[in-house]
Amino acid sequence: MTSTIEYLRNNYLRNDLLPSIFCPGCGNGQIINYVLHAIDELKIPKNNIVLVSGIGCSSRIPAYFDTDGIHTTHGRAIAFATGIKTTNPKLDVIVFTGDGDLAAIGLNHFLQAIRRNIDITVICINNENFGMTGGQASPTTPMGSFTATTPYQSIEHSFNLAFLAKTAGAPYVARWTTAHSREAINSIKKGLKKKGFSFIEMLSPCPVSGKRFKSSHEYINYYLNNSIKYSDKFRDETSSHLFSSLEECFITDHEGKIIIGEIVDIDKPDFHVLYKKLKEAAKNEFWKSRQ
Ligand SMILES: Cc1ncc(C[n+]2csc(CCOP(=O)(O)OP(=O)(O)O)c2C)c(N)n1
Ligand code: SF4
Ligand SMILES: [Mg+2]
Repeated sequence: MTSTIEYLRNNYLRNDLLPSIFCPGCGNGQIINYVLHAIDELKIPKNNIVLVSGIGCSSRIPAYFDTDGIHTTHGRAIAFATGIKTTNPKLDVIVFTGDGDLAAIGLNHFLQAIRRNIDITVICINNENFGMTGGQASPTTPMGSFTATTPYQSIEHSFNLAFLAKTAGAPYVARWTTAHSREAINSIKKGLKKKGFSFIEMLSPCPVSGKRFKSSHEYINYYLNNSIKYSDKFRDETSSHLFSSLEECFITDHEGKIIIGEIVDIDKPDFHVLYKKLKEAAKNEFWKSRQ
């Protein structure tokens, strides 16, 4: 009998490219696993899916899928995805991006796509560093970290990506870790079904370039034992305390626990819906007379 993982691998992955280039213990394999479950459970036809990525270890993920995909330039995945989705709105477009790719060189594209409410699903693999290039500090590296570019500790405040997406107006935002499998799969499914920009931040181990831990099981224990579900308790207090402490990693609450869960789930018209309405309106006499 074929196991679930064999079934998913045979149906959705390019077996000739396996094993992947990822280091042992890297979280990228788990992210692939969760996306496979999500697209299989939603029964999305393979030929309707386009996977888009920038540059980085996490941006290698689309290469392993037997779907259409495009490995673009550093930080530009969301710009390419915007072009693909607006040209053919019927496609299911998923962006895989790292914390460096999304929040450093690519930050503006992230915010503008949220502002426009482009109907794409962005999965950010946040391993808190530039993994591919050897562990330099990224915009999500916690303050106080020793990295290749901060040998005397980082003195920079870090971005809290899920809350940045919330503040910019994304209609679906969730944060999970690779230790939260079913929750992550469900959020990817919700993100894919959401009409509008969905953002799923996945905290993910990088035991090779990352500085937090040197083994994946330490990461998993940390994720399981140091996370707390987002709830109403946080809704008002999060943004104020997140930007107030030098010692805290900004994705955590005041006790140092990582805030995980669904952070936003609202409905608002996406770019394509408004564009269609505008096209219709442009046909009527009132608009013609104003040209
Ligand atoms: C324009 C440009 N600048 C810099 C680089 C070098 N570079 C390659 S990957 C990377 C960072 C990737 O970090 P992240 O997006 O967090 O991915 P990870 O490797 O951690 O998954 C950088 C700076 C590049 N390829 N192109
Ligand atoms: S360097 Fe880090 S992110 Fe890159 S493959 Fe290795 S463990 Fe994964
Ligand atoms: Mg990274």
